[in-house]
Amino acid sequence: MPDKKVKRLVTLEEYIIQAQNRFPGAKGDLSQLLRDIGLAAKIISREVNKAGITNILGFDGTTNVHGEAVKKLDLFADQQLIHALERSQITCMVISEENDGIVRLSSSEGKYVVYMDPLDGSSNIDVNVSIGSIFSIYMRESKSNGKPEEHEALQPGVKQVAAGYVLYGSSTIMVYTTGLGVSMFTLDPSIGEFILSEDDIKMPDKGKIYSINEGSYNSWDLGLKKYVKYCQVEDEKTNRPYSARYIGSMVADVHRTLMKGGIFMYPKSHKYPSGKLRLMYECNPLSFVIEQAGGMALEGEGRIMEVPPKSIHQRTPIYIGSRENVQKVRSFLREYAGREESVQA
Ligand code: AFP
Repeated sequence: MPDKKVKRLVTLEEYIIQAQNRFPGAKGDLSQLLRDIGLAAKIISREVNKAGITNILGFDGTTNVHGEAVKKLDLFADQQLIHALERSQITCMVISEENDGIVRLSSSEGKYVVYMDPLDGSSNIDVNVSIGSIFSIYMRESKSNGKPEEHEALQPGVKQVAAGYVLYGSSTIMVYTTGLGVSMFTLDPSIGEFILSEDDIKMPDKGKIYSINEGSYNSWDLGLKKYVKYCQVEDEKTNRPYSARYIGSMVADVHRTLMKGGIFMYPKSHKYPSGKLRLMYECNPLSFVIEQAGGMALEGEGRIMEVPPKSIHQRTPIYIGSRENVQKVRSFLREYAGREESVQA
């Protein structure tokens, strides 16, 4: 007889299989895909943790499709995830921050399309700050099973069948949703397994943390300037001033927002007129997770996940987090839309 006092650990594998068994007709392909990502994540986590020792840190000398310097670990993570997805032959194409065009995998009949940012926040690697891998999974829409084409990958975020991230921080965690709530797993390095640490995560409806790169203040819209000032005003009744926190890895900033509540914002600016963050492999997957946890994600006025994608590397502004905080920033953006700050004499 098992000892009832001993807490039973549920591994990621076990959890995925149990979830799949709730759908008798399921063939297990999505489960396999999630397990593949989990395996690649363990390998990336190991490499991230020993990065300093093996001299894998630092630039590899090339730039990615956005002209940003590529670090060696970005390439490593990209390759590991692509290998893992290739292995199970159920994904026909991968779109990654590190590759200009689509990457066709050998199974052109594979029914899934996977977007990923293999190592988000990689400019933080050298200073030992949390980074992460983000993924977003779609079904291939086209009936044809010929060579997959880029236009088939241009689906809005509401069509995601699963999405999530792996955060390499003080511990390595994997958070994902298949549209039935959000689950979180923590990697136990002693047994090499992701263990369920929280199921059906619900985030606070409001929070007292705001997160934005305030260095770009001068190029924000007036409504956003007013909202950030609102966050800083002292008001006991509404728990203000809020605290400012900004890591500079979206995946880590959004994870904190999921767990503690508040808001993360990356608006358009003079430097990034369409916003900096990528719709398909940063904003959509994190929006899916946040919405599933009861939060909200907007591109300003509308829902991020309803933005019709025009290109695979498209950028978008984003306001994501607790429902009340996101609604508040939207009310400021609406109130001051099209207005300029008056210059004081
Ligand atoms: P890197 O992957 O180049 O470090 O960029 C990270 C990122 O795409 C996102 O994770 C951050 O939230 C954002 O950029 C930070 O951008 P700023 O440095 O402009 O604040």
